[in-house]
Amino acid sequence: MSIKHLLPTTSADEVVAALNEVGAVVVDQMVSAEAMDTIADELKPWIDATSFGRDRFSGHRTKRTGGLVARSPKCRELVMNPLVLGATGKLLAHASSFQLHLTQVIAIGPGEPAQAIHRDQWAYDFFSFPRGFEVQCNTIWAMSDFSERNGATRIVPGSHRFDDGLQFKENDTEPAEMSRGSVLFYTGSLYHGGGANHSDATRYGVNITYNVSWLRQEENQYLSVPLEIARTLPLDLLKLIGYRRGAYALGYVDDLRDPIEVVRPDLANRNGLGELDEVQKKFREQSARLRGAAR
Ligand SMILES: O=C(O)CCC(=O)C(=O)O
Ligand SMILES: [Fe+2]
Repeated sequence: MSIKHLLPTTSADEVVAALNEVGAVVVDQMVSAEAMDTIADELKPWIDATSFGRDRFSGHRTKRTGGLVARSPKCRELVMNPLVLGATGKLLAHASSFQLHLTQVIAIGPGEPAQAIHRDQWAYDFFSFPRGFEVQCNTIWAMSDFSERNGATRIVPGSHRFDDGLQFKENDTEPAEMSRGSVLFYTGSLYHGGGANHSDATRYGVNITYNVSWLRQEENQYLSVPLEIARTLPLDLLKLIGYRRGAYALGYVDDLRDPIEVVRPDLANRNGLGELDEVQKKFREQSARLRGAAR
């Protein structure tokens, strides 16, 4: 088993089928090199100002620059990419909704050794989710070409079905090589890690991850996206970054108000906002199913 490559005309179903089989998949050339140029330009001052990691896992020669929704308008298009949202919605369809978990440029500098192989879902305090129960969907967009030599992400194909807490050697892994503008998808349960950078140039990836809305977000979007910027964002993106109740009541404000009413008071009295949105509807369906089963 090894990493599959799909065309940018692929469907969310094909992406999810590959994720179910291998745990990871690359969609080649999803966005143009120019789109990546724009993102690189918008983020350069922020990346320049970012310090290297302070431990081995984050990488002493690696920079991690976040807050991408606030800092890069072009990155918002990656966050909202229809194929990514479609595939994530299908992968996490058991939850009433999903949300943006984190946004981060990962810039692996020359001489950085390989990162320890891990599951991203260990971020949830190492809770051992049941096999096959996915709680997050990850993407890494290639902002530079990803090669084995410059630190392409290394994955263990099929390991999303393995036991928890395993350790791997480099031999067990395969590099997710891809060209600039391509995107690697992988599940929260897939064993993987950043590769060693043996080249003399930095490898840039844009890591954008989504998780089920009943888990905490890794990057605090409410503080990473200042309110004055949040107020300028489209409603769909605002909901995705977390200004929406997860399931029935998670994240409500004071008198059971929907958080969107606080960010956009102009919408508060608009007809329809108080009605059930699709998350609330899905939650109620699940609740009815559960009660039906208990009868
Ligand atoms: O940068 C990469 O290729 C992967 C990094 C990674 O897996 C992580 O930091 O969790
Ligand atoms: Fe990771």
